[in-house]
Amino acid sequence: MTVQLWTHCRAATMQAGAAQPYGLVEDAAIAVEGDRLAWVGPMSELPETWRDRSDALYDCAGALITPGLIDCHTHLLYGGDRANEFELRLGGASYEDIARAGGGIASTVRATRAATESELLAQALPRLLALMSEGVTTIEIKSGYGLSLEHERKTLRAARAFGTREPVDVRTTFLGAHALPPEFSGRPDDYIEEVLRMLPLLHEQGLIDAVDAFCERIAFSPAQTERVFEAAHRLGLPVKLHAEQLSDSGGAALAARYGALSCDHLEWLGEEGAAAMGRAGSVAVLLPGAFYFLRETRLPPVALLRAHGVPMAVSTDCNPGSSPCTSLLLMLNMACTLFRLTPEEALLGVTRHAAQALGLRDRGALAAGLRADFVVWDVERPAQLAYAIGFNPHRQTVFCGRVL
Ligand code: DI6
Ligand code: FE
Repeated sequence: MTVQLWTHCRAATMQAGAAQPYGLVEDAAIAVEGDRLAWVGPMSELPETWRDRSDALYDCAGALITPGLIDCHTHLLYGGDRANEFELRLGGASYEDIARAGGGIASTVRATRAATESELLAQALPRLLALMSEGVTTIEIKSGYGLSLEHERKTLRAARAFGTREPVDVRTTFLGAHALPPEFSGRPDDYIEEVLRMLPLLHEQGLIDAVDAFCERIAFSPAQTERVFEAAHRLGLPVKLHAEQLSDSGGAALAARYGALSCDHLEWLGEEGAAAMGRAGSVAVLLPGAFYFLRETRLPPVALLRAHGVPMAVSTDCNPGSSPCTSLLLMLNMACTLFRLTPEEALLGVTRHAAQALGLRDRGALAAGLRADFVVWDVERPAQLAYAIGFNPHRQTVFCGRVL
């Protein structure tokens, strides 16, 4: 197997229990063997064997290395855009007004259904490349704009296709319970039946890594959400939830009862929900792009999450309606400026905790044995990644041991 060596870097290892903030190792070396990290530590302790065996050597001259970034909550694949609704909202309409009037998610469903799989891929590719240009090496992509077997399958297949065509690992989430499709208007329970019919069929085809739902007064009730969770459980699929984004409906506590990998949004989360998440080990995925774009004023209860030991992740929520965002670095900044996370919490949120939100144990930190997914940045200090607004100091991405 090939051995590659990165020397004289500052390694933000993000390891749990590290003595230094960010698990930072000054003047570090990283050895990669094949697609795995083989050794990470101070230059002074680098074993001779790695130096002798290395086929390629990259002297980083003090540059920072972090784990590959993980965007753990996106709706990347959709047809069209909603710039018109942006204008309507600037004219005074609210996100919920637009949704109730048949716009919002429903308009993206129309455009997504009208697109072929290759058209969907062509429309989403620039968004994916934008995320990857900032060092994203793992991305979660949800369905949820198809809302029928045919179109949910098309979306999930397209997501999987990205994972084989581009140097990025794609995790797919089935979000059939995202909105009510027009043909089920007024019959949400019947549509949930339809979701329960789609789920095992899509799972059989290997298209689903996790199951999500939108539990909200403009979407599905806790009882309807629970039916989807029960079905996921029967299939052995992990669940996650869009919870407490616009109101407190108790979704987080419900998700925690099903051992959810994550509960996402959470602006309206209360103490009970936070405590339940802490006990269940569910990650809180914070989405500052949606908070910003919808001009929300209610902040997610970060102090409560800290108090209950809930790990926090940060993600773009890339979607056409509430967060048309393709910059995870910008989300680092917004998580700090808007939600008051520390830069270390924000960076954990796009590395180790984002991996946890996807149930992945083989990435999210720099340590021997993990996947060799990492990024070399033209900065010296990790906080610089969260500090800059709209600036990309990316130098090099290594994906599965491959220099891109
Ligand atoms: N919450 C969100 O923020 C996105 N979906 C969801 O359940 C928004 C989706 C959209 O407006 O298109
Ligand atoms: Fe979302």
